[in-house]
Amino acid sequence: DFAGAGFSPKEFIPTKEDYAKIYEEIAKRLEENEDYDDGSYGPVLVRLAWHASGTYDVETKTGGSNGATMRFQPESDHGANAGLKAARDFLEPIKAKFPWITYSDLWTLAGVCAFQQMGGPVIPWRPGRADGDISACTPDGRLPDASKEQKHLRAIFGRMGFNDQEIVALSGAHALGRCHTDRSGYDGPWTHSPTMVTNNFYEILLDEKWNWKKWGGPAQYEDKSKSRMMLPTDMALVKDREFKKYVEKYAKDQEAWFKDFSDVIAKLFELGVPFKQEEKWTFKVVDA
Ligand code: HIF
Repeated sequence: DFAGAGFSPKEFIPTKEDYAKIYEEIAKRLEENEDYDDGSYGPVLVRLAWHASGTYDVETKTGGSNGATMRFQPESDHGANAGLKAARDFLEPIKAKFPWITYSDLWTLAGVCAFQQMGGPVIPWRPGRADGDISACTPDGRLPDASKEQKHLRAIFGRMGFNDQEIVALSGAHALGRCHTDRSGYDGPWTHSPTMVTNNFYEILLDEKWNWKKWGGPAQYEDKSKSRMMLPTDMALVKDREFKKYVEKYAKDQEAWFKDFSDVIAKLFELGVPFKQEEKWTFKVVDA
């Protein structure tokens, strides 16, 4: 059953319109499932796409979104990936309805869709990822450790091929979602609007007073109202002078951040993918 395409799997060459149908289906499923977490699967879908991509190693050219190896143990059990089963399971009915899309294309397309549907900038995307087997699983430890600071951020994101400006531009995605004690051990959302894409992460990082949270859990920061949090890696962005320049820029100028974020997340989702197609596509936001 090839999604009403009317072709056998071998002859079926999907077009932009076929992928647009999947985008629309993900958007619809997002709207139908507003009882999850803070009201949206959007943030956890963004996290899935990023964790699938962020294993890339520029030197050995291993890891990255090509392969979707997080389907397999041990990668699915890596500490950094705790809780992402919710996102993978959310996408299973879409994969069943459109079996011709690879998991690796689906996960990144879902990240793009979630981000755009939550009010973010348009993110160019193209297909071409193939699903790998278990032998392509990456070793544990390639994703960032939230308890660390700037040296670690530069090492981890440098390994993927990102510079200081790109690290800071990516970081604004923590305007979305929250930490869960049963996943990472950390607790709480970064912003008061965890299902809306805004540059609020940068604004509050600079404007609020952040103190260590007094609790039995891992070391994290909280604001005065104790309703928002920051990880040690988030605070590193204002402790470090080079990083802070960009935090200030993006706090002042949401448009500038939208543009730079769109560029850098598109780059992240494409790391290590041997594309045949040069053209990048953009998909329209689906109205609620
Ligand atoms: Fe996250 N991130 N991230 N992250 N992240 C968490 C949740 C989300 C880091 C740690 C954590 C990025 C970078 C880093 C999202 C998106 C992005 C959690 C909480 C932790 C601990 C998980 C849980 O308990 O459920 C670290 C150390 C990073 C390096 C700076 C990216 C830039 C900000 C690359 C990025 O896009 C999203 C979205 C979530 C929310 C998930 C949710 O379920 O709500």
